[in-house]
Amino acid sequence: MRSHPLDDSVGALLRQFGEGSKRAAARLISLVEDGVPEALDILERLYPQVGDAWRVGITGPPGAGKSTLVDKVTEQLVAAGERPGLIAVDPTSPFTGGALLGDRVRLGAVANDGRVFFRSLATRGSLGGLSLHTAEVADVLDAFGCSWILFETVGVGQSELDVAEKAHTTVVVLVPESGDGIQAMKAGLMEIADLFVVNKSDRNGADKLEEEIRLALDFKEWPGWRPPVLMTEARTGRGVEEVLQALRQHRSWLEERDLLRQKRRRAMESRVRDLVLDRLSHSLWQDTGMRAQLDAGLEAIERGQASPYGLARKLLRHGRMTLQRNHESEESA
Ligand SMILES: Nc1nc2c(ncn2[C@@H]2O[C@H](COP(=O)(O)OP(=O)(O)OP(=O)(O)O)[C@@H](O)[C@H]2O)c(=O)[nH]1
Ligand SMILES: [Mg+2]
Repeated sequence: MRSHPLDDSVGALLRQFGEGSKRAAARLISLVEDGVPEALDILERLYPQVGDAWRVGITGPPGAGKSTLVDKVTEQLVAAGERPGLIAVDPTSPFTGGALLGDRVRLGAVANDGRVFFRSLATRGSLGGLSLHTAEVADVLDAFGCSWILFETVGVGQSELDVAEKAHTTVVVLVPESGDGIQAMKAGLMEIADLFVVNKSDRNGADKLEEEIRLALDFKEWPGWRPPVLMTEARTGRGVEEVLQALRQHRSWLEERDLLRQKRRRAMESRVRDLVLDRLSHSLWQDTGMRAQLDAGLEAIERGQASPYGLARKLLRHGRMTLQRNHESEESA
């Protein structure tokens, strides 16, 4: 895609952003999130300032206390002079500055702290699209000067794997009720967790869950980083200091080795692949010829005169020509 000069209003936003305006940052995030045509240009402009934020993904079942934990970790980060940025990836779990909503905790004191930036992302389209925007929004926050970025995402499958791929440290939060220990192993959380947190340690069964996780960890060889298992009571803040300590330890551990570079490289690869795929499929399905061929092909399949494989092949052929044509018309523009 060709880069276009940004229009005046976006230019002004970028200037205000550079001067530290939170409002401008919020507007830019919305543009990125909406995937407006200028989004890539905006992100490219900001990219030189991106780089230093430590990105932490926090995942776990609904109601495990993720937001409460994020709130408390954020308080400690602010006290340590950091500038945290918070992103709630799942729409059921928005970060708002408001009071309690139902049973769910919203951000407490940190919501009013000028040094904290929080943002909830709506789910749109595919999970892949969701995580793509998550990483982009994190870039905006990073460029804005956030030193830590915490993403909260409900652990329900692919979404947390996607987010883990884009985080430096992944925290899996589990709770005594609902036999999470066993589920965690099934869902492959073992593979993505850098740190396990057993929250609601005031509840019965917390010790048992902690033990279960430790036992499961014992089954694996850990030549490198072995995920610690920490107990917290996020509501009162008990154990939260240790969580932050473990996050810092994991960070130093990665930084002291070549692993961070490798991790960054993998994350970058997955992002660039996502971007290309996103743009490609967008421009392909914009093409009326593609859609017409798809419709005609589907009808032929219904009549028993074609197969999905043949149709896919035909569309790929047509798609290649479409891309070639688009490319040529861009070149001559
Ligand atoms: N007993 C107990 N309750 C807690 C603790 N931490 C959080 N809670 C409560 O658990 C409920 C859910 O907390 P949240 O922080 O919203 O949990 P969440 O994982 O962000 O929830 P979703 O985003 O909706 O998936 C709230 O009522 C909290 O007050 C804890 O350590 N002990
Ligand atoms: Mg939440």
